Amino acid sequence: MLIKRASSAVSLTIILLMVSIFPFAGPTNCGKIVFHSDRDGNFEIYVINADGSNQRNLTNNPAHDVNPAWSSDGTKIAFESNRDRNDGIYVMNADGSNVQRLTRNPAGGGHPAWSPDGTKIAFISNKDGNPEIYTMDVDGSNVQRLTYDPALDMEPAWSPDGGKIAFVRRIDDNEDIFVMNADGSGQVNLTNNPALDARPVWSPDGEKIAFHTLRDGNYEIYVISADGSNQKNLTSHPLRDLFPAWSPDGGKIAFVSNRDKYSFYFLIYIMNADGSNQMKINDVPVPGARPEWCCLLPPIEEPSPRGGLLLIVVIIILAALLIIIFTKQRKTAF
Ligand SMILES: [Ca+2]
Ligand SMILES: [Ca+2]
Ligand SMILES: [Ca+2]
Repeated sequence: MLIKRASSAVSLTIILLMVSIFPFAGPTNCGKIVFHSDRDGNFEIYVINADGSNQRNLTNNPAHDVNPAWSSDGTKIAFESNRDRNDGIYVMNADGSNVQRLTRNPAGGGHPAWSPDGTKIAFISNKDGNPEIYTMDVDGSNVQRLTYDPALDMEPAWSPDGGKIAFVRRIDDNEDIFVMNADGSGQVNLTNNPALDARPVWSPDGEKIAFHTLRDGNYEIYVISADGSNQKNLTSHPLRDLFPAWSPDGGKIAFVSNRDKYSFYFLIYIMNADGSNQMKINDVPVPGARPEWCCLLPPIEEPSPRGGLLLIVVIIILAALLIIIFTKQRKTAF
């Protein structure tokens, strides 16, 4: 009886110990990749594990569902759809449930990007005559205009500290990567290249931006420092390499390429962030894909003094229980 009671106490103590050591579990979708593709006849939002397993269609709607964006905690996905006739921004749970429309402007909206603190979504809209970048609260209220330029402003991407937004500006036939403060001020052209440069994505440490470019004659994934210096070709492959997406720990970059078989056979690849070790994740074609990797990692918690104290108490309880069991067994033996 005593031994039974002691072993239940030991189990409870071990559970307490586990809770004290791992108090902050990361978001359950961390490490998953969301993307759009028309592989099933119309554009849908899919989610897949980074090892290529467990691909799921989240939207299952005959409308055009594109440009998914993770919330930074990995619980929700914003996307663009024309399911209610004109393009709008929608948000759903990460399993595809509870779809809600956020924008109701007849001029439409697209390219949603979640702010790192989870309170705002940047997006584009034609409501003032040509594509400009706006932000709104996550319930669709409080729309603020950030750009005032006759060029086409697209593809906003929030820096991990929330202070800046990278975006694409199309002037005549050229697109460049720009960056601005999150209130729209201080707009700077980072790429300044006559070829197309698009789809900017920040490294999780905020020091670099990856994008795709046509400057070398076919699409390549490039990376630059956040101030526009140190432009580097990561893919260097004669076929098309598009749509980079940084892994949550910053160590890898996912992208889409048709290098495996033929021109319309696009697969998702993952490489190290320096461009080495480029490997496809599976053989399931994803035409039109534009991946985004979940998500910003939760901050690493410093071990607290309270946690250390709890650990000492747990060790004392365990030691006392072991002494009781040992003493009882010795008494039984004699
Ligand atoms: Ca669809
Ligand atoms: Ca350019
Ligand atoms: Ca290439």
